[in-house]
Order: sequence, then C-alpha cells, then structure tokens
Amino acid sequence: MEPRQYPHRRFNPLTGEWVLVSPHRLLRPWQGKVERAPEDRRPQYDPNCYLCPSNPRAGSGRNPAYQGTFIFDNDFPALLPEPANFLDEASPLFQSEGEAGRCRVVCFHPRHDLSLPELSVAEIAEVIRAWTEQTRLLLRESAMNHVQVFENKGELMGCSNPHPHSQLWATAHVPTEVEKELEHQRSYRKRHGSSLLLDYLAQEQQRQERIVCTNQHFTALVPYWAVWPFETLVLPHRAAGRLMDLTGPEIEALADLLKRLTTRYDNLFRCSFPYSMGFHQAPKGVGDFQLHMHFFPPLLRSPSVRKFQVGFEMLGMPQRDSTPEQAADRLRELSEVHYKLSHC
Ligand code: H2U
Ligand code: ZN
Repeated sequence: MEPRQYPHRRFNPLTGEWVLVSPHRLLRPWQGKVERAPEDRRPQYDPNCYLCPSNPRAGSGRNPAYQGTFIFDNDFPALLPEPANFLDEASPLFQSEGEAGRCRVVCFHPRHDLSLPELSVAEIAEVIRAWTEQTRLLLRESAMNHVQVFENKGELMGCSNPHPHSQLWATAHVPTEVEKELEHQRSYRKRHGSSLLLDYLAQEQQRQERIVCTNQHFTALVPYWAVWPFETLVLPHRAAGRLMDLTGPEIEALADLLKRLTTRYDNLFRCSFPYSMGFHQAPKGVGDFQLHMHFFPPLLRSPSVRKFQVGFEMLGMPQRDSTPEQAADRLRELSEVHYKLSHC
C-alpha cells in the first residue's frame, strides 16, 4: 500500500485543525440505518409554500408576484438589530454579552421545484448579485461587522423549506469559524509574505489531484484537508476579500462554476444533493482575507448513507473514511449535464 492508503492526519492551514484520514475503512461492512433517497418531485408552484410568489408568509404579510430573486427580512430572525446592551465578564467562567444582527432570506427563483444546478447561468449570476448587494447594504450599517451568506439545502441539512433559497446573517461580532480563518491567513502572510489561499491554489493547479472543475476566474476543488466526504472549496484566481470585489465577468464565471459543480453533485447519486454551503468573506475593515466558498455535503456513498460527526469526532477530532483524492476523482468523472436532462 502506498503511504496515503494508511491511516494518517492532515493539517487544515485555514483553521489550524487536523483531520484523521482512514482510507482503508471504506471496505468495512455497512449495517447501519438505510434512509430512502430524498423524494424530489415538487410542483412548480405550491400554494402552501411560504416562499412561493404571491403566497402569505408564516410570519406576516404576503410575498409579491416576484419574477427573479426575492429578498426579505427573516420573519423569525436569530438576531435583532438592537442588542441587549450588556457585558458580563465578572467571572471568567460566566461571560456573556449582547449581540446585534440582522437576518435576511434570498429566494433564488419563483419556481418552487428548481434548485441551483437547474437555474441558468444568468439566473445564478442574479442570485450572486443579490448576495453581493445585500452584503454591501448590511456592512454599511455601523453596527454590522460581518455578513455570512449561506444555503442549507435538503431536509438532511435541516432545511425548513424546499423552495430554492439562502440566508444572510449579519452580525456585530465576527463568527468563530471566520475568526479562526482570519487569524491563520494573517499569520501565514506574516510568515510568507503572500496569501495562504492563493499559494494553496497555485500548488493545487500544479498537482492536479484534487481539482474538480475550473474556468477563467474560479476553481472548485476537494481541499487536501476535507472532512466531509465530498466537501469542496471554491476559490477565486486573484485576491478578493468580499463579494463586492468581484467584477461583472467574475460574477458570471462564478455562476458558471456553481452550476457545473452543483450539477456534478446532483449527478453523483442521481438525487437533489443536500449540503450546507456558504461564502467566507472579509469582516468590515479587514484586508488580509481571501473570499472563498465552502460546500459541506453529508452524503457518503449513496442518497441513503450519510456521514455523522459523532463518537471520536465529537470527542476527539474530525475523521474521514476515503481520501480527498478519491472524492475528487469521483466528482471529476461525472457529467456536467444534469441527470434530469440527460436521456441515457
Ligand atoms: P432554512 O430553510 O434554511 O432554515 O431557511 C428558511 C428561513 O426562512 C428560516 O430562517 C425563514 C425562517 O425563519 N422564514 C421566514 O422568514 N418567513 C416564512 O414565512 C417562512 C420561513
Ligand atoms: Zn415555493
């Protein structure tokens, strides 16, 4: 066996954490729970959907008869714009403080039955422009310092509604994962005088082992340190801190790449492929941060077998059973024509 077929640890330079890789364990028998493939036969319009055009929402009010993207303030926001004004650090063991924020929902499309890979590149570009504009507006508010854009897709990921949509959460404080990545990008620049993620991309372009698909301005790859079976990282080819830094042609290129990547995901198990994805972008006033996207999909080997982070992972560290290179090979060999449209 070559060394990489033996159990080993890999370092994630973005977070400073290690992942345990156990390639040989893919051979172990599976007698766990078998879930059914997620049903994906939805009507174009669902009169009971809170997000379909012209329907009443669960909170209050009614959606307009929207034609493209549709943005609204979350009716059940996790954060409020005015924080409870308190700081309690009397004891190092009982610290708390108020947190201000705003939550918005971005519907991708009026059609209830579509998802990202089924939209046209132009429609996906419109979604990216909506995320960009909302990031700009939210960061303009003096209390907001970071904007998290994300999509939870599929019941498996706890998505509450199948209508294609994403969320934005703006916060006064920088969230933990972003703070970790910021710290590691900063210390890398201090040590090497260059950008961690641009250097990483250049190495991946040379090695050609983990790249899934690419175009003129963006590359999608399975990171060397991937934890989730088919996790990917989407990287711009030049320095850019936030969505607002992208040019028109770069937004088009990102739309093209997202369509191709999510089509491959759907084709992997011929199902609407669940994931949590989102952008990591620079907090307000921060320069040393490279814009990128993470896709964290839970499916392991079929629509019915998913990965859980339990046991050793909860108590010890993240672990995976196949190598990121095997995952990249699988994703690379798939078609970029969506299975619902192909007739073979
Ligand atoms: P998820 O499916 O990713 O959980 O997102 C749906 C969001 O939409 C959720 O945060 C909001 C929920 O609060 N929502 C509304 O704001 N109004 C509604 O009428 C339904 C759902
Ligand atoms: Zn709907």
